[in-house]
Amino acid sequence: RPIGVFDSGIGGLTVLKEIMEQLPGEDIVYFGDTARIPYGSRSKETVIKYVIESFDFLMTKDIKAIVIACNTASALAMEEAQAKFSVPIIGVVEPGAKAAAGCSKNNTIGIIGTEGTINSGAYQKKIRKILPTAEIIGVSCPLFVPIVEEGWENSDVAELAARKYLLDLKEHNIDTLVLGCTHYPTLRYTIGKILGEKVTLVNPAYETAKLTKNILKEEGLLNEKIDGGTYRYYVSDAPSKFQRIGGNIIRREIDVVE
Ligand code: DGN
Repeated sequence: RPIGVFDSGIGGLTVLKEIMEQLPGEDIVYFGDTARIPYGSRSKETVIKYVIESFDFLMTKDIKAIVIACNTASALAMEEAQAKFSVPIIGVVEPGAKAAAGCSKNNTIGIIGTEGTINSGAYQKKIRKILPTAEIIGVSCPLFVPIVEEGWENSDVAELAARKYLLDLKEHNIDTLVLGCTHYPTLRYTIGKILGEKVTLVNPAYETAKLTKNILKEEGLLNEKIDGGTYRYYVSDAPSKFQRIGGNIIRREIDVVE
């Protein structure tokens, strides 16, 4: 049976890419809710409703587990989703927060994400559970999403936006930064250039794929094949845009099931 990977749109493909690399034998059904993106500026109630409707769809594909690739959805709807569905549900916030807490030496951690993710305090709460005295600085960076979707992640536009958004984090002397939005791992070179190599960038997409593997193993659901996984993509709107931009993110061809 396949794993379901859910995102508000195309950004979750950064998580899918990590799953492809770390779990190459798994079949995947990806659903991107492109009709209702962005989730980042919506209320908790609305995000919960969208997540549950999206999972109802994924459940019709006989999936064995769901990965919530979207940081906003993981931050706002994780508990409700886990209470309603019986398959294992893995979000990006917990593994990202754990990795950040394990990384920081000076107890000063930055988080960047959508407004919804930052204002929910989900990352902050999970990090504080492990490091109760940590200084945590959250900054929402809404312009990063359209910059990545234009394919401008390594441009002067990206650099200028990053300089402005990251200024506060630089002044706080963070030593660890969580890339708390699906699109941001694509910007890591630009972000790294501005923050310098002393700041460790935590990629929740990578950590989530690792956790997914562990959970599937524990549950006896892991497909141990070393390759041959198949990928099916569904979206709620604009499949050709998903194919074009998504293909850039994942660096392989995408065929949306209509
Ligand atoms: N996938 C969203 C996230 O990781 O928070 C970003 C896109 C959005 O819905 N704004």
